[in-house]
Amino acid sequence: MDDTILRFFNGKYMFIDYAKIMVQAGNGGNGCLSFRREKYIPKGGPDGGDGGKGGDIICEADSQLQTLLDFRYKKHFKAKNGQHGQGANKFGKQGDDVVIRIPVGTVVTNVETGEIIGDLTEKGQQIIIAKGGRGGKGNARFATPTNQAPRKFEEGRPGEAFTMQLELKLLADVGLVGLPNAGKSTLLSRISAAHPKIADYPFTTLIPNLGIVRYRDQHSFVVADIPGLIEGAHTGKGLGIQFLRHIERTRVLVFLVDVQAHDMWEEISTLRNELKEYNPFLLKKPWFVIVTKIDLLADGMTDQAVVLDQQNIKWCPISSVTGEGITDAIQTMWELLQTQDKNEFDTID
Ligand SMILES: Nc1nc2c(ncn2[C@@H]2O[C@H](COP(=O)(O)OP(=O)(O)OP(=O)(O)O)[C@@H](O)[C@H]2O)c(=O)[nH]1
Ligand SMILES: [Mg+2]
Repeated sequence: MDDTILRFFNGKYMFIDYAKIMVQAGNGGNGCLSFRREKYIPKGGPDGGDGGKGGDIICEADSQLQTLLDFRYKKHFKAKNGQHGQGANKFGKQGDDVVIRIPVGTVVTNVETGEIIGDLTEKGQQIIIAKGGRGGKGNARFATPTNQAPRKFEEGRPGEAFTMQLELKLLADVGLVGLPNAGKSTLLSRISAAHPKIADYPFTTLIPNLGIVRYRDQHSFVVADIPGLIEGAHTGKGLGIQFLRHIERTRVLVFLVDVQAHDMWEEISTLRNELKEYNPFLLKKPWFVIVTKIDLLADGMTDQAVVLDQQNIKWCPISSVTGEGITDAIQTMWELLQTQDKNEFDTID
């Protein structure tokens, strides 16, 4: 993704999701210049009311959000202005605040000054990032014993306006595991904006790729594509298991097998065995199987699929070329994520 940078953090690749937003708090309403005008009262006193305060821009941490993806589409936020004061001592109405929902763990920085405005670490936490302008005083406020008909009133103050940077450190939610050439990177490129290298030779992927996957408009999660594993990886074969640490903190694992595999079940067993040798805890994560490249199989699924069913394994057939089955695969990822508490595997080691 263009504005997301993969960084080495704490011994792990970590994704940093950035967004820039422009915020404009509401301006204060002007105070009013007015004098009471009533029948039979020749000289009414001042009765200009105060202007209302402009709305604030508030950020709130929402545990339902996992990424800053939404801010690619909406970047401008403006709160309402306060209304002007009116005669008869009527105060202007306050402008409504705007609440921007951001994922828990987002750091908000003022781009112009570099100042960190807030670090939203708890669900429901709120901070005002731009204050609405104060309303101006109406002329009624300026009456004194010596000046009973003041013509003075104040204008409302402008609301604060800034460019803010939102920054969120992401760990992958879902890890893609498979033999070299299984189609992991192709799947990632199909379901996210990531552009990993894809080629028909083994070990094309040398470092993990991460992508943000959108699910049903309002949700998103992060998927990691790691270099292919081969039998004996735990003893250092192939690219070895050095990359498995990147999936240690994911919440869900997906095993990808090519539909043309000689024996899918054996392949899955091999992959799971390599994971177990690295860290048996990895096998405790919820998982399912994606059977890839089904466009290459004219007769549909082979008998091997029956074996997966017999083993009670959840599996989804897909083709990253035709798009078949992709929606179901994303849905299954999302459903398994829902069975997991976000921080269950999120222990810093
Ligand atoms: N026909 C077809 N080809 C696919 C599909 N998915 C991937 N491929 C091809 O399979 C080859 C390997 O794909 P990659 O996505 O690079 O595989 P990988 O699992 O990331 O491989 P490594 O990075 O080496 O572990 C490429 O030539 C892809 O074009 C698919 O759904 N249908
Ligand atoms: Mg790859």
